[in-house]
Amino acid sequence: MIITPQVGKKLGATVTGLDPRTASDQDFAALRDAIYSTKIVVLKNQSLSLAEFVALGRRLGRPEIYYQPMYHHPDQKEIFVSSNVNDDEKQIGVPKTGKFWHADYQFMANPFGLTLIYPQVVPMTSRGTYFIDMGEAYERLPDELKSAIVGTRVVQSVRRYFKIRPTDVYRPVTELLEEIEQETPAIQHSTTFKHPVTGETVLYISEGFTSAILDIWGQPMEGDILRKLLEATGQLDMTFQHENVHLQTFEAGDLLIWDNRSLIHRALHTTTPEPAVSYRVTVHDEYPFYEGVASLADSTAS
Ligand code: 7UC
Ligand code: FE
Repeated sequence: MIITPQVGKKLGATVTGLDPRTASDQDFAALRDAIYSTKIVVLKNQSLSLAEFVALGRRLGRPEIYYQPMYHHPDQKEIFVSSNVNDDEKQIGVPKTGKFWHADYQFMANPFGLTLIYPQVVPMTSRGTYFIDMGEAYERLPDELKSAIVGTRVVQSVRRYFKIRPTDVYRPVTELLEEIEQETPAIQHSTTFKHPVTGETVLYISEGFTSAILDIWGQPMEGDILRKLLEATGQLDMTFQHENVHLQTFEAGDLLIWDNRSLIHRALHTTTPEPAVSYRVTVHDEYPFYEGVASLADSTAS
């Protein structure tokens, strides 16, 4: 197994010569180190079955099965399918997932530490995912923004990007909104947290899921502090040229594993009619998402 940092890139390493089916515990220890230190690793030349992909996830942690069944692979519910292959008879998975800045499960009380993506059908154009390292982005914030958010919390919600399901057709929208509030109510997280492995301070906000910042008394903060943070971290730059933005491209046979605590990401979907399919497995590693995570999120937010 050879681990090579990506030349001229802010993030990432490529890994060649690793067969996850036969890799030793020592290989996995080195792989874990690379994931947390470089944030994204790209395993090259993979050809895993559905079950083998899930088994790879299990060697890194406990799989989290997506809370909505419409994303599940019909033969393997641990696999979340993003697919624009719109075959009328059997649409598998969901098209255009994650086309906004977010961390996975950021709207949940106890998000998972690692995301694995295994592209299955790679289009010729627009292949890749944008990333921002929110530990780096926090370090680069002006001091007045850093001090403004000390002790604050964020309200996270899936509301803005909840996708209508086939079974929602003809349902009153008010009923659907109530159901979203029941199943995935807005929750609170600490605005910044200490990464349990690297010790970095991570700014846990995204344009997709963060709806408000609460001051130390739990009141929504005055002014446009959230917008300022989104702007400063590069999330409002629609040219994606901001210095914090990293484009991770991939080719067939690549399997990406990234640090879902440090990174936010935004899918780059093909604008051509070409098919694109990818499989995702997400796992809780051996560390808490951050110290005290569940107790904080327990208190519900409006
Ligand atoms: O369809 C999607 O974009 C899924 C998104 C709302 N959630 C992905 C996740 O794991 O948080
Ligand atoms: Fe995502």
